[in-house]
Amino acid sequence: MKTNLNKITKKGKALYLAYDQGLEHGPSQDFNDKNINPEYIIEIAKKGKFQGIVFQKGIAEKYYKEIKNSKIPLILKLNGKTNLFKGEPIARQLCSVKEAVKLGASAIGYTIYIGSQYESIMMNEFEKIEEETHARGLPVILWVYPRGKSIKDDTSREIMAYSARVGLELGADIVKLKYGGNKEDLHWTVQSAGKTKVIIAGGVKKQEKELLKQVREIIQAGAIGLAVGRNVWQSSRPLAITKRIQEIVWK
Ligand code: FBP
Repeated sequence: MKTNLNKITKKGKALYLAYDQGLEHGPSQDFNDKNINPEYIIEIAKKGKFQGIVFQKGIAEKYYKEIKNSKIPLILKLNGKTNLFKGEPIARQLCSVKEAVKLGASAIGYTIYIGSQYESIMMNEFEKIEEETHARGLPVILWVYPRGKSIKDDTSREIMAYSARVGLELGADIVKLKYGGNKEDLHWTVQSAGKTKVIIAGGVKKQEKELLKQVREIIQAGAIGLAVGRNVWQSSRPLAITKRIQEIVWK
């Protein structure tokens, strides 16, 4: 059965605004006086006409009205973790699919740290989430991040392609990966994902020129777009940089 991605894509491409860094990194690492406020982020998503906005359950609940009024599709992240514990990574489920649907989610997000000692727990948890989400006709986006002491280089050709393939094998509609900066490697990665679509994470804030060069390579390699956070909402001109990214994605 094919999941309909129309609600969270435009002409087969997508640009999502990611804002789960408050949980993943803590506010002091990434936020300032402006972008600490989720309403500021919702405004960017709305004015920038993103294909989706990524939140954890708490923000989706507390800013329910603002998100609904923005009409930007909500992608609800069902698991997450802080960065305080430094051992082998694991992010457990923090919100049910049922609750996500109640909060208006148009898609579900989940992270698996492949290579971690605990990958099987996350894979198993994801299986149940994937089954329930698809039964409700919603798409699943899987963040596949290779992490833990078994992983030497998380953006090598082999590891990126492996991450993409994990997305396909586990039934994700879209797999979200980190880009290592080599277009050929990403092309192989996209091939490895088969019918699962590939999107790329923005990463730490870069110079505009460098970011746009990467966006160009990402699209040329066959990814359908990006889920960007810090490179947009840490920018002093978030809508201008959004427009530049969109011009490349929908060229
Ligand atoms: P950015 O564009 O800000 O990198 O956001 C993408 C993202 O995947 C977020 O969804 C997530 O919070 C963060 O990156 C994970 O960061 P880390 O690599 O430190 O785990």
